[in-house]
Amino acid sequence: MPGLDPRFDCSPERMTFAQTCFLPFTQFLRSISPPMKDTSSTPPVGILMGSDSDWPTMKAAADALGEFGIASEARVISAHRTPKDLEQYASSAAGRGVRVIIAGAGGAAHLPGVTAALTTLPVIGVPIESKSLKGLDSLLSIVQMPPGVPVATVGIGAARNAGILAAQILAVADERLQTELVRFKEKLAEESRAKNQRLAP
Ligand code: RP5
Repeated sequence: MPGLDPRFDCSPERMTFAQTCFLPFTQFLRSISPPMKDTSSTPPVGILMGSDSDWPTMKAAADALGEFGIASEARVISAHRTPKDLEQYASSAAGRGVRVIIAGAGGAAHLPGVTAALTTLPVIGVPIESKSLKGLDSLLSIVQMPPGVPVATVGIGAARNAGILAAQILAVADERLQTELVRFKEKLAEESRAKNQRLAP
């Protein structure tokens, strides 16, 4: 074909030289494509909290994930004190390879909801037990989201459940995790049955 770069000439006469035809073509495609971002090193779960005072509660989420061999990254980011940092984190999380976000906050707890507004990733909210209202304020702030912007809310202080729920979300596309979760539930059942033995006659 006249005028065609001979490196990309896939005409029938040249098809017997498929390797010499396609290899330069794929190299050419690679040279014009933007470099693929390596997301393999990004932990699949982001754990956000409004303050470092939330960490003693939120650590249970990281610990639960660790039990299933799931890495996480923890950040103090506040919807009220550092809203721009929250926008940056939430809007870039999916692109970096984060798959689930757990967000814990106390009082007027807007962190999980605003995070959910800024990403299509599933967001799990953890109401932190507050001093004045024992976490009821946190729970209602997190759970009463408007239609279209859900936050999967766990119980007050129930960060361990948030970690387990994140593992279950990731397990949908991960057979190893599914097997681990089945074992986990069997162990829970065994522990529950064993409680019968400890009852007073
Ligand atoms: C919230 O205010 C935080 O999530 C935390 O639970 C609460 C108190 O924050 P600190 O005064 O301890 O920083 O935003």
